[in-house]
Formats: sequence, C-alpha cells, structure tokens
Amino acid sequence: MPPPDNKFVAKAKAILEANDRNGYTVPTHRLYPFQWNWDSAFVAMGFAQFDVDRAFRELERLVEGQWADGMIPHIVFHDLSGADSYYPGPAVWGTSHTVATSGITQPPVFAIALRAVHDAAAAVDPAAANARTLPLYEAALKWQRWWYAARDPENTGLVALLHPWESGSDNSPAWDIALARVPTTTIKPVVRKDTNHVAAAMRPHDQDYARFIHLVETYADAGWDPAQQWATAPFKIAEIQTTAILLKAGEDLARFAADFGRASDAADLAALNARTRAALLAQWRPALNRFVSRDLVSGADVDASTHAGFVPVLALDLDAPVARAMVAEMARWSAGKLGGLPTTEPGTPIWEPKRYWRGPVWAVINWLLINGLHRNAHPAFADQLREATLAVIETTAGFAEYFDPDTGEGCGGGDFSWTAAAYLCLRGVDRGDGS
Ligand code: 2M8
Repeated sequence: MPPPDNKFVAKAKAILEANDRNGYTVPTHRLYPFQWNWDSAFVAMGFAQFDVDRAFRELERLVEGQWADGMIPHIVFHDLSGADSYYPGPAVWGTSHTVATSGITQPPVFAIALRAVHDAAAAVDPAAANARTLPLYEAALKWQRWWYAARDPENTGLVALLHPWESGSDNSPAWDIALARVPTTTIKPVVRKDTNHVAAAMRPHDQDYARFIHLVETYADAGWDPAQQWATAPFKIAEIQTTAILLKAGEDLARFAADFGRASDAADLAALNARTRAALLAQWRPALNRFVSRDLVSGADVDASTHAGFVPVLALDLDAPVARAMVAEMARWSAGKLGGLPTTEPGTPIWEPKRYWRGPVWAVINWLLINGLHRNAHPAFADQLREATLAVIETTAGFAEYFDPDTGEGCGGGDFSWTAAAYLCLRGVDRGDGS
C-alpha cells in the first residue's frame, strides 16, 4: 500500500530527492556526503514506496563499490567534490578499487531491501522485476559468502566485526571494553570534521576517533587482506545485530534462489542459515532477557545493555516465552520515553540520551524491530513502536538523524535520508514491514 498523502510524506519524498546524487543518496548534506552501505538499503525500501526504478538504481550504484572478493564497503566515494566536509576520506583508507571506497563493511540490509524492491516492482511487471533483480541477487550472494569466509573463518555461525563502524552503531557501549584495548596512537593526525556540523556532545569522543583510526591504519597495513586482518585484529566481536541481519538476508536470498531455480545456491544458503540460526539462538541469556554478542579477543559475553540484544527477533522464530520476556524488557526500556526503543537501557550508568549510539532512538532500529515483532506475533508492541516513531517525527523531531528519548528533540544531522525512508515505509503499510 503506498503511503497516504500528507505533508510529512511529501517532505520525506522531498528529502530523498534532495539527497539524491545521480542515482545514489547521501545520508544527509555535508555531514555524510557519500554513499553509505546500510543507509542505501533502507533508502531503497523508501524509494520503493513511490519510485521502484530509483529504488533499484540505489542498489545498483552501491554495487559499483563491490570488491573482487565480494565485500561491499561501508562507504562508496563516488564523487569527491564534497570531500572536505567528511573525515576519514579515501586518502586515509588507502584502498584500491576502481571507485574509491572505505575498507570495511556494514550490516547487510541490502538483500532485505532487494526483496522489498523486487516485490514492489513485480506487482507491476514480474518479468522486468526478475531481470533487474538477478545481477543484484548475484552481488548480494557474493557478499553473503564473503561474510562467512572473511568474518567467520572458524564456521561458528556468528559473524565478527573488526571495527565499530562496521556495526553501524559506532560508539555503542557494547564496544567499550573491547575498544579500550585498542591503542589511541595513529600514524597520521586525526582531523575530525563531524563536530563542525553537529554539537560535540551528540558525537563520539576524540579518544573513540583515535581508536577508530588506529584500527583503519592497522588494516590498511595488512593490505586490506581479510585473512591478515583476522590474524592481527585487536578488535573482534562476534556480533548479534549484524548476524541477525545477515540471517534475514540469507532467508531473503534463499527465496530468490528458489524463485530463480538456483538449486545449488539454495542448498548452500539453507546450510549457512541453519548454522547461523542455531548459533544465534545460543546467544540468548534468560537472566538478561536479551541476546548477547561475544568478544572474540577475551572470549567473554558482551553484556552491555544495548538495543542490539533485541535485533535477533528480526530473523528468528522464537519460543513464545522467550519472545514474551524480550518484549517485556523492551517495553520496560521504552516506558515513558519518546520515539520508540532507546539504544541503551535508560537509567543505567552507560545511558546518554543525546550521544549518538549511546542512548538516542533511531528510526531504522525501530523499523527492524517492528518487522521482527510481527514475525514473532507481537503486533501490539510493534504498533506501539511504529506509532512512537511516526509521532516523534511529526511532532517534535522532524526527519532528524536520531532522537532524544527524554525530550523528543531531533539530534545529529537534519533532513536525514534513512529517517525519511523509515517514515515512508512505516506510514505506508499497516504491518510496518516495508512489504
Ligand atoms: C554513522 O557512521 C559514520 C561512519 O560510518 C560516521 O559517523 O562517520 C553511523 O550512524 C552509521 O550507522 C551510518 O551508516 C552513517 C551514515 O548515516 O553514520
């Protein structure tokens, strides 16, 4: 169902159109002037609500950045004309691909988006939808295989992140212990640009940036070779949010494989999905009412109370008591708060309602959770999150990058693409799952 005509729908479309740069969409003007990986996947689902051709184009442009080994990098630097407003740019990454890119990746929402875009297109012309989807399916499958080869070489079923930026939740308290082991020394000086655009109190600390760049330089030194990176990484987290998104992507790819008559792909995907499903389920911690990641350097659970602990709901069919416990915990965190689920547990020492991924609400996280809640037969709480997301945008925050759950204030960058995309999809469908 297309979103109804209201002034917020019109504004959301206008934001996506204004952030369009010849077929790809920047997350927001100046603060993020390139194409980001998971942003583009969410944006493609937003475009699919009113312009499927443009939605496909978003995914096609992202694939221009795909490396020969299958990785789709977290940033594609198509056009360097606005490069002076962002750090770190291509010179810091030192990668070698036909288009300049970063050297790390981001959560694989791509195949999930491809499913939504394909289905919107197929409602009009199934043959044309399949023809345009096929090369993107192949790119997504290659990336899926990369994840398992490069980031789970020991076949545990959980994929690991080697850099906090790969999580998309850059300065989450989930990384505090692991990141503290990373030196703050860098070869070249760190020249932040983000605090020229956004108040420093809403962004990571300088020490975080020093460590982020130390990791970039370490992996550049390893020639961006996945095996060497794995061997030398000082930061290595088997991560549940990314693994859950990978499993959902694997399910969507398995459906494409069946549709396209790719029997051997389908068999490979079924085996990978089954291994990951079992591994993810084993990360449930009843005492916490959440799932937990594992720090592969120390071997310890990452038990910081962050939203990531709930994201497995997206890709698992949970036993009813587990789902109930998880929903009760999410309800406790969001009680009396605005905008949906805060990214850390309110009232705890790690809770910072305005600081980026350490407390604010993010529309795309709500969106993933809403999909998972429907899957697990919790439509009432899904609706509560959906209403809260729409309400904060419409009443206090506008299409901001993220929201302060105490005040409903919009924080970070303005006219933000993925917030606009989330709005279009959540406003457009009753189930709120972008389908
Ligand atoms: C933020 O991350 C970038 C680095 O990738 C940054 O702060 O420079 C995160 O919120 C990430 O999840 C997002 O994809 C990106 C662009 O919106 O910004």
